[in-house]
Amino acid sequence: MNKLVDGEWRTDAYESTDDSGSFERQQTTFRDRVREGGEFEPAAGRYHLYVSYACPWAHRTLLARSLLGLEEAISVSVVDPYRGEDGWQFTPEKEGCTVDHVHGADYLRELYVRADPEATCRVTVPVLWDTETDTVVNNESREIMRMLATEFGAVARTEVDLSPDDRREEIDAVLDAIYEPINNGVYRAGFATRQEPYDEAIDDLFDALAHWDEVLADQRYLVGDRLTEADLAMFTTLVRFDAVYHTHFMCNVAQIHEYDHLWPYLRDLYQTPGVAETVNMDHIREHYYTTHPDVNPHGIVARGPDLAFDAPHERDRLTGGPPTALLE
Ligand SMILES: N[C@@H](CCC(=O)N[C@@H](CS)C(=O)NCC(=O)O)C(=O)O
Repeated sequence: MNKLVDGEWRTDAYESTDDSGSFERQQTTFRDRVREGGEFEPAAGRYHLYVSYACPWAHRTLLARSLLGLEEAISVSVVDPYRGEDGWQFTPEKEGCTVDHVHGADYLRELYVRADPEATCRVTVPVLWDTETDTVVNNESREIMRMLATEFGAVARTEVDLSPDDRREEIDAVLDAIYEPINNGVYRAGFATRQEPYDEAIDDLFDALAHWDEVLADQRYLVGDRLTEADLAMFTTLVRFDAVYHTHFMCNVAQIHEYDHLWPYLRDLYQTPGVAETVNMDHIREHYYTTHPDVNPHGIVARGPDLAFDAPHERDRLTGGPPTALLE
């Protein structure tokens, strides 16, 4: 695995799987915050997001930006879905990818070094970049999603509130509850190098999916009748599941389209205005199947299944509805 060590790109720097064969996610390092009265004040045109359409963590921030109507306020650069020896790369000639709109860099790692010439960390997406002080504000998706949801109200073009004050505690509890077994669980299963941690990850994952399937029998969204950050975090794992995690990460006990409630819930979210345009299944498939040679040495991209995300979901019968009234 590759990372920066004292600002130098190293291709032999660390193992993401520890001696026990369990996958361990490394800590991120840029944890500043956009907030009124702070060093990073909310403003239109000041911040930039670096994302990959393939990445479920980056996808959270793209979803928040889209649902909140922040497309004009916060610009975006999209990296190549294939991540090779040199890490995330800008390849504008490729469908769906862009240049680095801020600095014209070739690789995302150049921006990490620009922000911290001595950086020792993985080079990950998403990144929230401040064009005024020319640095990384934050590269932790949950925190970026929260900042977009709570600090950019003045420049948002919709009335959507993904993080209402009176639901915040519940949202955080659900985000915590789904992280380890579901969001990270698919990676724990896919990157395990021994049977036991794989089995543990699979048990946790499918127990959690069964639990939330039941919860969603009676309520439209994860915290009740409102679409919140928690749904964005769930969505980005579910939408990749049948095409990628089921096969590539061996999460093959069941597929999402076999669940009575998770599957209509996934379609409901997909059909919420602002969501479908953030989903790029070609980038998702290409990234996973070609980027992890340990898991899939020949890089063959598995083809199926072709999922009907647009099929009717009939979840309107439950209370609550999509909150996306555009402010014209
Ligand atoms: N905790 C981070 C994780 C981000 C992350 O792991 N992103 C992956 C892509 S899915 C990445 O950029 N990996 C590059 C690497 O590990 O070298 C977040 O939620 O933002």
